[in-house]
Amino acid sequence: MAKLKDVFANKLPQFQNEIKGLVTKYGDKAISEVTVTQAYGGMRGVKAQVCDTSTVSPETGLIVRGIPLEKITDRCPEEMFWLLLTGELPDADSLKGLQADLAGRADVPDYVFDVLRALPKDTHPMAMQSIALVALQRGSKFRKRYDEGMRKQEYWEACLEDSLDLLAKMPALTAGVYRIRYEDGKLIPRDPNKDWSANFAHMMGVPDPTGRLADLMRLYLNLHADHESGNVSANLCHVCGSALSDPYYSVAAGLNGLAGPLHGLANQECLKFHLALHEKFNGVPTAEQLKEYAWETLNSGRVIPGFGHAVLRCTDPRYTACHEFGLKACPDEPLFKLADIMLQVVPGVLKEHGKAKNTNPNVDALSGVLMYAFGVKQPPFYTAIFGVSRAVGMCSQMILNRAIGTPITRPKSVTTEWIKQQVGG
Ligand code: CMX
Repeated sequence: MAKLKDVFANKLPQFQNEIKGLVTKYGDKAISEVTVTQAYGGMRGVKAQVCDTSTVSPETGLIVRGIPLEKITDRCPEEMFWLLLTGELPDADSLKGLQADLAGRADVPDYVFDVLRALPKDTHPMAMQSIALVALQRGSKFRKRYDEGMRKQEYWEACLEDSLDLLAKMPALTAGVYRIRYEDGKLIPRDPNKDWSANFAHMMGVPDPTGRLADLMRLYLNLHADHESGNVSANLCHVCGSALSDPYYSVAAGLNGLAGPLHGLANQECLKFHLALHEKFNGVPTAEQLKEYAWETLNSGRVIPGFGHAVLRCTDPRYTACHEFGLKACPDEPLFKLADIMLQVVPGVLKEHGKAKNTNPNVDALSGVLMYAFGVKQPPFYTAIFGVSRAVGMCSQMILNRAIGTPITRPKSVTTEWIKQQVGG
């Protein structure tokens, strides 16, 4: 049985040497240029940072360590973590070893739940998740070893230790958010016979007689783990970690970005959109009714959630994976049917509207629909589920960055005056 830490340590010289060689030989070679539009436009398309865990191809979607996502949708998030970090999938025994390691670290101290219980009842689940994570920061091994004078070459080991602790605790921590925010506040203990994803579903306490919620959770947590490093959550985590803030602070920074309605919160917005439609038309609307509703939405200056993407120019393969799951698991659910009508109508409306560069659906168009179908009926909680998953990618990227010695992020900003001079305006 291989251990994740050993496999990573063995690969590390190869990762480090490759990068060192490239920088030594081609350090001065330009790989991107920045236009005025890009400088004012969220740096869209500027190639200015490296992420080796995954890449998002505009034409085909997410590719994880060279493997297109659609080839690994049946894997579990623990395998995804291993793949992101090392570039290879674990064998069955090694996976079991990692799962046992995580299980041994999974308990969340009681004081964290006391903190959550002290918050006003209307606190958003994303705020609760972030607060809980920061409350755990006092246990950071990275921070402790840094204060003791840890050598730079050891940063990644301490970062891996914190990451394993943090990821192990994320399901109990986030299920605690659910129990305190939406249920009676009584926590449900872990089941030692369940994996990371099934335990999360189990500790939330949503009835799951068919086991389908656990399956959906495994798929969801696998699909959302990583999406290269330029997206808001991964980028925030990356920048925060580059200051050597430990994984608790850094992942919390990423979660705070995930809470934005144009990023992770879109799944909440999307489900709300579906529910509002369903209520307005007293069931699934016709294509014609939906078209009218979509135009009303656009004309009132709002976006249609679940469609478009900053990078993708194709249907998000995460959407496709959710669609396949839904077809098998809940084809007759009204909201699933509604999502299918959205797919028929919205791309055409967005095309006619003429603004969105990508009129195809993204993962958020369906992920909430499926959660709703399997009993998770609180849209504001969906982004917290996304957060459990995205922590996997953020931690992998952070460990790699500490291992290859990525320095503190500090791009140069310029003033509008400088730009005017530069363009001769
Ligand atoms: N509905 C209405 N308008 C949309 C739109 C949509 N679904 N998608 C894009 N547009 C608009 C943009 O708001 C922008 O308008 P302005 O020029 O007035 O600002 C214009 O089309 C061009 O946008 P773009 O370059 O195609 O897309 P951006 O990179 O600016 O934005 C995103 C990407 C995801 C924020 C945008 O498509 C959107 O708001 N979609 C709906 C929200 C959503 O589904 N978010 C989930 C993203 C999934 C993820 O983060 O992984």
